[in-house]
Amino acid sequence: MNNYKRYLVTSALPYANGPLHIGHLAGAYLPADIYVRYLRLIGKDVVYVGGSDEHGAAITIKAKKEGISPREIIDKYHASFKETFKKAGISFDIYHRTSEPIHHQTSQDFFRILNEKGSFVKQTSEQYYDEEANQFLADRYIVGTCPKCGHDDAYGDQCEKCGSTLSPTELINPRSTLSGNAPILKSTTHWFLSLDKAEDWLRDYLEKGTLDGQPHHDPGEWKNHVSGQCKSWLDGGLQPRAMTRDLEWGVDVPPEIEGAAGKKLYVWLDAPIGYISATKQWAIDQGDADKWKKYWQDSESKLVHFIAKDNIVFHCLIFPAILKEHGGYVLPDNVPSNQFLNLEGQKLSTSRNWAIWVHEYLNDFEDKVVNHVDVLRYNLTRIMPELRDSEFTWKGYQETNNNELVNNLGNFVNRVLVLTQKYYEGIVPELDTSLDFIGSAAPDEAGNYEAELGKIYSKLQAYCAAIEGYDFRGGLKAVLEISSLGNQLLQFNEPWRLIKTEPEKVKQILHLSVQIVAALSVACRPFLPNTSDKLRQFLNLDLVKESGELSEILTVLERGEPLVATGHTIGKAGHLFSKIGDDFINEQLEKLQNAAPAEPTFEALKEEATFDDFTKLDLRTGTVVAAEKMKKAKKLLQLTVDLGFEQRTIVSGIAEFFSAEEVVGKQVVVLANLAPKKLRGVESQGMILMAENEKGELGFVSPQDGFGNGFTVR
Ligand code: B3M
Ligand code: ZN
Repeated sequence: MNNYKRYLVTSALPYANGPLHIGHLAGAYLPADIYVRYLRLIGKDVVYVGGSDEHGAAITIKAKKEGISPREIIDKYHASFKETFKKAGISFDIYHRTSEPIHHQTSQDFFRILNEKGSFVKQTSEQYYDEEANQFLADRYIVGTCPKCGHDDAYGDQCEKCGSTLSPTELINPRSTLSGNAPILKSTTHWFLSLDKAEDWLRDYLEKGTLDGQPHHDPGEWKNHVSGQCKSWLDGGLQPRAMTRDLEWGVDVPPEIEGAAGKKLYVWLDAPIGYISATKQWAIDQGDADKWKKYWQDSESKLVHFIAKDNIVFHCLIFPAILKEHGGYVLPDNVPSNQFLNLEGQKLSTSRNWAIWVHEYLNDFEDKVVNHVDVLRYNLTRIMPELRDSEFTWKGYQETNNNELVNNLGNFVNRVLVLTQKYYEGIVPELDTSLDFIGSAAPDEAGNYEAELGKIYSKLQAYCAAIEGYDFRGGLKAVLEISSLGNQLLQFNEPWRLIKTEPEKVKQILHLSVQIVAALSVACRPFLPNTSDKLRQFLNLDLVKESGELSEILTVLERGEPLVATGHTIGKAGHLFSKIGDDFINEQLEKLQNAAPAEPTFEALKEEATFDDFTKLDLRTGTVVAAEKMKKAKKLLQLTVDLGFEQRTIVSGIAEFFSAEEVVGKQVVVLANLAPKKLRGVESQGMILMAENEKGELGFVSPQDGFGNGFTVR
């Protein structure tokens, strides 16, 4: 690990406008939490900050929709986020919010300094304006067709379908999200950050990992998809970017600056500064108001931002540019962004309610799933979209729980504790290393005490390397491999048999197994904090406080010494995990399907028809005057339809959806010149028009109420 003295780790500040789903957790919070818990375990000085992003159009639009104030929205979601993160074990040192005065001041100070340094150009340009709402339309206030992919509802700043970053003037057929109207153009003045001037040094920083000609970080440690996105931005050429908006909600442009009236800071200017103001508040809470400075302003501090992929440009280009223009701040060493998590084959979607909401999971599953928080953390880490999009399925959740947590980890721990209680009254047995046993690697391996400790040691080293390289799936895998070694040790030696014939050997095997459980109690900590606590209680050891315990056990293991001494009395085993049945999974799947209406699918259009083709059809208005179910035909109703000038008998395949009684009186449209056809012995003289949706359900196509019969539809 490179020689940084301290770490400042951040997770993206979620917009306080809607609940968090598992994709958020797996994207920016769980990976950061694993990383910081690990850093604390190896004794590093780390501060982990987060908070709610309480500005931006997302919030004001939501407030407007619900007819309440932005303040009510942010208070509600901020409180809920804070509680949700706490329950999920996301171990922020501070969870702050951008509506706090200290944040407004910090952001305004940045603006002042950049303004004084000439980092901005003030430009007047024509921007879209909603005349009905009396508001300029930037970012999410405007939607239209994406010029890149044709998606109909792309926002003014971004297309959520293809991920392109956009500006409002690029949208095809723009419309206001406030009124739905087409906007007009109106001129307005804003402060633009001269990103174009930063292009050269940003290229060095991102592609070579150098800053001011000095090595800064190893760009090879950055994920490909992150570097790739940065490169494509740079290759496209950077443009000056507006850092202010005409809005009512947000951080004011410092009022003493000329032209500030009515202007707010762009949310992507103030939000990342939220990491700094959060650290300032943390320092105040620590009783040392200046303490934040060493984390942000000392080159021996490592800054790491955990985000999802739609935030890459802001963290890799724009925020670094702001920090550098200001001067005196460290720049990110890495931005290990994750890709997206899908759910049961579809994109997670808040608007479609296709999601597993974290607060719901945390509240509802406590009684249903043993160790439910860690089970979720385990699952999400195991499928974390570190390098590519990945998918959560309830089936996968069940299998992972049953096969890996119950059968591997839980089973091993339980056997060790139960056998130690049974044979030795819970006292870690003494060790006679002269006795032979079978090693954990293979059934024919000669066992060796030090070699066994060495195996744990090297698995732990692989574990450290994975986590330090932001490969959290790899780190978790190493934990399970340690548990597998333990299971194999028991499987190959069968202490439950051996106890009758060679009881001395069993001491050696269980002594070793206790060491493995102890190693697991530390190693699982970043991923499974509750499990770590339980294991420590089972072992009757102090809880892991995340202050260098991993480094300590590595030193002990490297010396070939035990982690738990002979003679130590362990506690009783409890429930660590338990099997999840099919019923539970089916219930969840059903709940998901019911909560989210299926996305309608549309038939492809048929080949073009001419007007002449159309006029061949004689469509007439009519009314059903009598109906009866046809014998031995489940789907058919025999209808009598009044066409004004005559009555027709029509056999119609609608009986699965409508009863004879309910169709009498319905107004319909009839294809009146369709060639007659005999169906079940009855001649059908035409056809009534019905619409059919993607589920095959039928609906009547009717003229307006009271419209007469026999008239032509064209
Ligand atoms: N609130 C966007 C988001 O939630 C934004 C992140 C800010 S991080 C400084 O995707
Ligand atoms: Zn698009």
